[in-house]
Amino acid sequence: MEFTGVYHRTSEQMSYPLDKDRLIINLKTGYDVKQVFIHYGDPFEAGILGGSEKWTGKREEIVYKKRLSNHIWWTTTLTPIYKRCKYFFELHTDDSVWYYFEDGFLTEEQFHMDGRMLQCFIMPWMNPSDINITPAWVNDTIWYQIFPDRFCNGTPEKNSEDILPWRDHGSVTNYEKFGGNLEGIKSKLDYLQNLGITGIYLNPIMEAESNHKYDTTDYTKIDPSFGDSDTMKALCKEAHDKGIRIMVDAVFNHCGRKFKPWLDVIENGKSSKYADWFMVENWEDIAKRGDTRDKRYYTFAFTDGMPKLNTNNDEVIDYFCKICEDWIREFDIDGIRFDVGNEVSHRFLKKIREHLKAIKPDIYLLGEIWHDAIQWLQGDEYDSVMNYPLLSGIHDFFLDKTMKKHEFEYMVNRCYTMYMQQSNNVLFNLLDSHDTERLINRFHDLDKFYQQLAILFTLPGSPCIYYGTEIAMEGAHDPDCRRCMPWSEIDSSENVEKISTMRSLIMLRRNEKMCRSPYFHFPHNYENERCVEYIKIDEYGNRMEVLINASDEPIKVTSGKDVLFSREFDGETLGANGTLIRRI
Ligand code: ARE
Repeated sequence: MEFTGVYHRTSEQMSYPLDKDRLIINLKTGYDVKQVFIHYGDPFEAGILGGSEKWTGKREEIVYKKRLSNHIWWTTTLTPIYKRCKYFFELHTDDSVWYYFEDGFLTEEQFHMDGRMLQCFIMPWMNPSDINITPAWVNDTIWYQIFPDRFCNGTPEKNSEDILPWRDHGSVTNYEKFGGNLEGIKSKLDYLQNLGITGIYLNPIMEAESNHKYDTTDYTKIDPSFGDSDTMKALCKEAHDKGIRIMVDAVFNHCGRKFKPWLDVIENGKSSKYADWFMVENWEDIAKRGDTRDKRYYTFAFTDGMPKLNTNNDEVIDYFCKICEDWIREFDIDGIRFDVGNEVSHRFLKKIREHLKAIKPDIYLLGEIWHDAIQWLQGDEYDSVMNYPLLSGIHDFFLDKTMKKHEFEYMVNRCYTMYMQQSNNVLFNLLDSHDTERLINRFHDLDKFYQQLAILFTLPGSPCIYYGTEIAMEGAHDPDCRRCMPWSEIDSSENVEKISTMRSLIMLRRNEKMCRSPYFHFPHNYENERCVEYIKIDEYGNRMEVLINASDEPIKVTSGKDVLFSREFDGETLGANGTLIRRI
């Protein structure tokens, strides 16, 4: 056996309570391990190490496994009778059996003949307050991301002079303002409801200088070009009445250069009472403008207009706890997305979570993290993160035709073995955003566009579409991905058809529990190396097959009904770039 491939620790996402009764245990092995059993029992019953009692625990095969590029991830769910569990593993390769304990391995002979045991792995007690609980509603939610300046202008009669005429076509820059606002979003709630949307993620709306508003001037005030607190209250209220939740963007890693405490620091230097609210290295040059590579103070990237806040300082922590509390109390928001979510301190996040969950227990706390985020997903900071690894994995597979379906499988499995199931259930899945090029821009091919969306809508987590994706809106990288929504053309026959397809996808997700379920596997029934196939299973055992033909060849499929487009497949072929989703 390849010993270095075998890994288990009673930490992180390898051994944790799913809820007050169930314990999830994961084990990593190399591909030479063909079969795994877990032996488990109560620590005070199944045989106490060093004592004279015999091991009386149960032995169960672990059948659920996920293949990754260099290892297999075995998963089982146990229900320990007394909330405690002691366990070890039995590993079978083609020609050997090994027993795997916390402090080493035993051969079959040592284990059976000598009756030897080593130290077992242990879950001492499943304390309820340590269980990672994420908001259940998120898994049922279909998000729609809105970049406020570009979605809809609800009050064109009030346009100030700096507002440009709405641009239905063509590129935009970061220096243009088009007058999109909260009133405009409110006026489109019926449209969103008809589309099937149940959650809106709003890019920043608090007062800021830029059009993207990531350089906050005042965290207590809605940006006047978007509306005021009454408009925001009305938007949240009406959205809630239509079954739509609201998540706002929280920019707490840095502020804008007109944020009052920063202005005070510029004016009073070291003696400002806010001196420790920021991360200043050189007080002499603090007022100097331009790139911050000289380290006079730290910022977001090297953007001088975005001074980094010191989220290690308790005053700063308390200040932002209060800001979020007010947003909840005043607007009744349902979620908060933390911008640059991996640069703020863990201490800050732990405190803010405790503070906010006490006020609104099912508030969704989402971190903007593009990499492995396990550090932040232990249950005491974020509920989940933006699933950029899935976005880039899907993108790479479609882009690189030499990639085979098993590589797609490894990628998806990696995304869903990084965190606890509770976080996976509420992963924020997306194919594009205000920070990436738009989905249609990657391939300029509608079939591939829908294939990727079909994947997004059938994987665990919570899917989000970026405004305009329902009409395959174009846009290159930031800032071009933030174009104006062309409302004057929304009823064109082309758009009506696209919106109807998006609606079918959304309704499929909403109506079929299998789409939302965390359980799936890759069966490998089809020979074609670029035909992605996976089976989704709900908790009652209902099964749904997802077939994505990413090859240039048609594939013969057995008869059945495609539930997405309601087509009959009667021993037909699934064409190149075709999608087929059906109950089996
Ligand atoms: C502006 C221009 C850009 C230009 C940039 C250069 O628009 O074209 O490249 O300036 O300085 C906001 C605005 C942006 C603006 C930026 C700076 O929306 O338009 O850019 O402010 O003024 C990393 C971070 C991640 C961050 C991305 C952008 O980890 O947190 O970079 N995303 C958030 C928001 C942004 C926002 C900010 C942060 C700042 O979502 O919209 O920008 O508040 C890899 C890395 C990631 C990296 C990612 C993207 O995967 O691993 O860490 O994310 O690439 O670059």
